Amino acid sequence: MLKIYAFPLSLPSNKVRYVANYMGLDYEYVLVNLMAGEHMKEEHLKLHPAGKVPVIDDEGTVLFESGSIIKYLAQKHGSPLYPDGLKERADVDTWTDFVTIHVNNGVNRVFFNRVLAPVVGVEVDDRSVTDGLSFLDRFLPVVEKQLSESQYLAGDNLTLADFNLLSVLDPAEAAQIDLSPYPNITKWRSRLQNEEFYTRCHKSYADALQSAA
Ligand SMILES: N[C@@H](CCC(=O)N[C@@H](CS)C(=O)NCC(=O)O)C(=O)O
Repeated sequence: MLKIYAFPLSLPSNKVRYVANYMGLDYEYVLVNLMAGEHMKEEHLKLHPAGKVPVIDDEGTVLFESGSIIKYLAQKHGSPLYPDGLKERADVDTWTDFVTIHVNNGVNRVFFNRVLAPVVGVEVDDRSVTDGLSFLDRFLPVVEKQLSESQYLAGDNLTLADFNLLSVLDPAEAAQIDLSPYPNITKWRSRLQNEEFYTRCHKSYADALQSAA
């Protein structure tokens, strides 16, 4: 059976679980407790050379990097989440890369400094928060415009690009990132957060954070 090695506060881990749940895949969820250092144990380092999550083991096929994992799962099962058409697939890749490189970079800076740094005892870097917020001011309007013109991020069909954006924006509330200036993102997000693939992981990411505290 497919095994997903993951940690509930890990955004890329959640992305893989959202996709696997949405596709109705049967899988074993293997919790790798990052707080307890389980990711650096020899057993996990055999699966991921840098000791990270998520990782999958699909009957002996071991893969890491959430973006590659979800493409693998979608292609293996012929899912329309990663469409075959050249342009359609390029659109999914484009929006995935745009969000991963630009939006994620902004969210991570704000989330790390506002939420994680105080917990792990690292000095808060105010400059990084300011930079993160300015990335978001620049790049979220692009996503907002896209979602005002199409139902989903890469067009009118749900694709892997949506699951990526959904996981990247998960810490918005905890990191006090205000999404209210973006009504189309907000609408798209709450629609997906109410679906079973999401609620099977958690009610909200803020809830998952609270349970871990
Ligand atoms: N680009 C990777 C990111 C993986 C990653 O950095 N995972 C974090 C949790 S979100 C991790 O395992 N951190 C533990 C560590 O780096 O020691 C992906 O998308 O899978």
